[in-house]
Amino acid sequence: MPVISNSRALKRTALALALAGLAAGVTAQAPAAARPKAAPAPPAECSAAYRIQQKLSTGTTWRMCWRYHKEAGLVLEHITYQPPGEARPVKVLASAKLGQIHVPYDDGENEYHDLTQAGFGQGLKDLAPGECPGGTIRTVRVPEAWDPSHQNVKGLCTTTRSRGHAYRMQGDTANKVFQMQGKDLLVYTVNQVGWYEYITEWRFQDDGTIAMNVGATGSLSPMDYDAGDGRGWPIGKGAKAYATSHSHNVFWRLNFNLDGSTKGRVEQYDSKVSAPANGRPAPTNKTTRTPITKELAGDARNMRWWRVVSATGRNKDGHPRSYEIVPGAGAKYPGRGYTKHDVYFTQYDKCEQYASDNLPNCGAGHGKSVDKWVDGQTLKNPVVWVNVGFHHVARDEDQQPMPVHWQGLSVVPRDVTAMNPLTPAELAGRNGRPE
Ligand SMILES: [Cu+2]
Repeated sequence: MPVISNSRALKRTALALALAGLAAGVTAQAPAAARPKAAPAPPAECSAAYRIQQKLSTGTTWRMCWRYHKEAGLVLEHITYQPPGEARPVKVLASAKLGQIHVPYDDGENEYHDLTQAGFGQGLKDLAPGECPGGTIRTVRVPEAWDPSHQNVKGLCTTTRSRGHAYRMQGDTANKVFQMQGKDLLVYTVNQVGWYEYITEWRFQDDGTIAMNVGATGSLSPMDYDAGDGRGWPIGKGAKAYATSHSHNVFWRLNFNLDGSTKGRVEQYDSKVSAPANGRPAPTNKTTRTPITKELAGDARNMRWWRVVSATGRNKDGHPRSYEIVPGAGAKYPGRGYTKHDVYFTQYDKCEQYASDNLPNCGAGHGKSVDKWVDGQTLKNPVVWVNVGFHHVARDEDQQPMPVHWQGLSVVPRDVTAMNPLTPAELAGRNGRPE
């Protein structure tokens, strides 16, 4: 039976609304709770209610503003990093958010754009106190809420978490160990789309790394237990209930403003290993830098990486500050132009907001997806799009509930500080060749 993709999307929408309505009946709160309390003078970028500031116990402070978009969900802006020893916050990102969650099913019957067509932003869920351990749950006003009685959602968790070793080093004497347990600021929401619940997690580490991941949990869609053509996996008893395999292709949209300038330069690095030559005992490895001056659709490759280099700022060693893009493991889905590549660098255009199914009207002839925007423009103000896919072949363990499966990337400081930002005082002189 032919299935019109839109009808399925509408069912999902109706379900989300019904669930939202149920939740509203239980948890409706006085909207006054959402209003900001009197607070110290807010920074210029946002009022106190929309400000996240956390000094981690290891001495690093992260600051940012948050807002909530009716489709894209959580948007983080004006993100700065201030490790111990830095007199001022270092500007890192002007804006960071999801760029799309594209979900094509293996049987070709359905393809969803969860942010723009399936109600991701509207599906913001109230968080129970226990799912933000040690942290604060803020009330989020969902713009243009489909369910006006449930437009204020206790949906944004900010908390801290231990990460394990930030470093360990044996000292000069046998009983001296330099070690630090790393601490992270976590910022997350849960957004329901149909039967799925997506955790959008941002992890700000005390060493300057930002890890962004989406975790899919909730339930497999009960309407998808129909794979009859070898494109599913049986999760009922015996050869029954074949859950249709599908992909979750998650895009992030990052606009860096290192040291306050959005005019950072993009560089690609590749290393080539050659067999031993010229009497050397071992293979050699040559790393080359390629400046990316024009828009690029890039593919991850062994020993390839990219970084965004500050247009203006240098660390105390005189090296240009930069952030490296480190995509996590994934399964690239080659079915659509926009999912064919791992990273896209596009010249900033405020109309270009979603990696696929771009909603704003950018005028006739302007493409609707990120692959179309790579058209040879000079990169003066690069926007970074990262695509991390997951091919979800269901397993018995997926019910019930479905365990969270994570996908994402990190952006890692490279020469933002002249040394390890968490260097203990005793080792502060150990910069450069040891004496
Ligand atoms: Cu899935």
